[in-house]
Amino acid sequence: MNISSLQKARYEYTPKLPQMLRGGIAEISVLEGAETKSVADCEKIQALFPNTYGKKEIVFQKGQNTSAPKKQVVGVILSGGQAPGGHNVICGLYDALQSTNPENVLYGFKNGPIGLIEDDYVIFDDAYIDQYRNTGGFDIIGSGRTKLETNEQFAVVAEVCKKHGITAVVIIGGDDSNTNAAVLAEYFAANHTGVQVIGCPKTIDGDLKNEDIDCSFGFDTATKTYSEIIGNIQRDANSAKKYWHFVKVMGRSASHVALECALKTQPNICLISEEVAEKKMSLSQIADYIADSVEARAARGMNFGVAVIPEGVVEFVPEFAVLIAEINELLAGSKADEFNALPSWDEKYAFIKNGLTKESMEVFAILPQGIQQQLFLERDPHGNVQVSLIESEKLFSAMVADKLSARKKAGTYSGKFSPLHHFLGYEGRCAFPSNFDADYCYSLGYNAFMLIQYGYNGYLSKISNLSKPAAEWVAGGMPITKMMNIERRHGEDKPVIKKALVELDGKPFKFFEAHREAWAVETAYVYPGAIQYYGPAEVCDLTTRTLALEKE
Ligand code: FBP
Repeated sequence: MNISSLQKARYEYTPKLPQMLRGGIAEISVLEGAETKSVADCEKIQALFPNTYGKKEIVFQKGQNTSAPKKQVVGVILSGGQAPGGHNVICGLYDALQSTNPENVLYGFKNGPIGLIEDDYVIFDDAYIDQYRNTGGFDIIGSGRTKLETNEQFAVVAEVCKKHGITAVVIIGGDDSNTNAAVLAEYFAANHTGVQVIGCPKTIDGDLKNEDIDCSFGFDTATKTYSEIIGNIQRDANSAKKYWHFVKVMGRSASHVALECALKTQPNICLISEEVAEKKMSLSQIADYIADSVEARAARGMNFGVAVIPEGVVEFVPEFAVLIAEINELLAGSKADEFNALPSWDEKYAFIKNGLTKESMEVFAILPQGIQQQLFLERDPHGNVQVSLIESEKLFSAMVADKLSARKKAGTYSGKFSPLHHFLGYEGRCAFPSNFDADYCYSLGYNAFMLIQYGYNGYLSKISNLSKPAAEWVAGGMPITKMMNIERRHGEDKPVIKKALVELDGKPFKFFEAHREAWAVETAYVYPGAIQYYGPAEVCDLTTRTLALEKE
């Protein structure tokens, strides 16, 4: 294999464990805390998880290991979108297994949950694992988005586990995958399989967090990567002084990624979807808000700027959400074929005009034609518009251009507006993990093994106190059912882990809110530069501004 010099150097990096996990497995004992209850809907969750509900929170500490000696055969899967550090979760798990008993075995099931169903796996050994230490990506075994959620699937997984003598399954995934981990754990317990399930919190989106999860892994590296690029774009903008850059960043519905990038780089504009929803902002109001910054900067001779747009923002604009719902309805069933058979855009436009309410047609009419057509092109398997594929960075720049030409006519604006567009997402999901993510992920994997060894089932591998240096991190476990509530999904009540959106009364948003007016007009850019892997801890080991502000 051809490898870069950084990759070679990263193979040698020793991830930092929390103090309580250092010194070998023989010295790790467990301290059980209070019994837990779910964050909401306790009775319903308890009824759905009679075997795994209410278990105790646990913390590891230095002391005599009292777990029963037992050969462990563990299966691991990576689930969902890539996030930097996933390889290290597996490396930490592998090292803990091997250092406890060289007879222990780690199976890696391929391409996500489907690997467990299709019994498609690799068995890890030192040579295999060593190629992936401290590297980005999920290519060690691949990932996938198949969901493990039905009893039929669970029965197949139980068979696969039985066939290989698997004692525990580790699921590395986001909120849905960890919810499903809890359901699988309950199934295993109810059916007396003896197989344990442990979850690990993954996603670059940062929306899997709560009082037990300081942050999901991958968020740190991905936002550092995007912030490096945004910083570079800002420096280019400030050098050339002729472009407005509209940068959309991934993150699904939540704006954690956009907010963290804004805290790091101080762009002129950063939209926060949760605020757009709270203030019930219209597309036109958002465009005016951005145009105000363009105009104010132009008045100071600065016809350039940077606006950060969170991926999910249009879903949060109430009038747009209504428009999408109407379009979904308009094209339901065979009506989609009727629409698609129309030969010209003019005829399609007439069909749309005929089918939408007056209010939604007004919203539709102000969209640039490219976006209008996108709404009718990209459908998901259920026939719904895929909102995340809408090029909102182009939508807003076009709307801002319209606002500015109106202002020009009115004589209030005389600047130049040349927009450029970027979408940052895939660029950051497989970056070499930052030291923080490399350490955090290795600890999550190592800790997952400790939970297995001590016999816990349906627990999330919990590493907390993450705003402090790794030595001060706290390792333990939390029953996943503690993080659950009941939500309506696809017309049914489902037990799920609550998705964390940006809290508008939280410290990260408050800090941003207190500074954004100045950033909108001034050039207050910060250039974070590339992730540093070697050098002083205050440069290399620092995690996110979000976490620092939340925990200050
Ligand atoms: P997860 O929720 O699975 O961690 O995915 C994160 C993410 O990168 C989102 O930010 C983005 O919307 C989505 O995945 C893109 O999905 P895909 O990789 O299927 O294109």
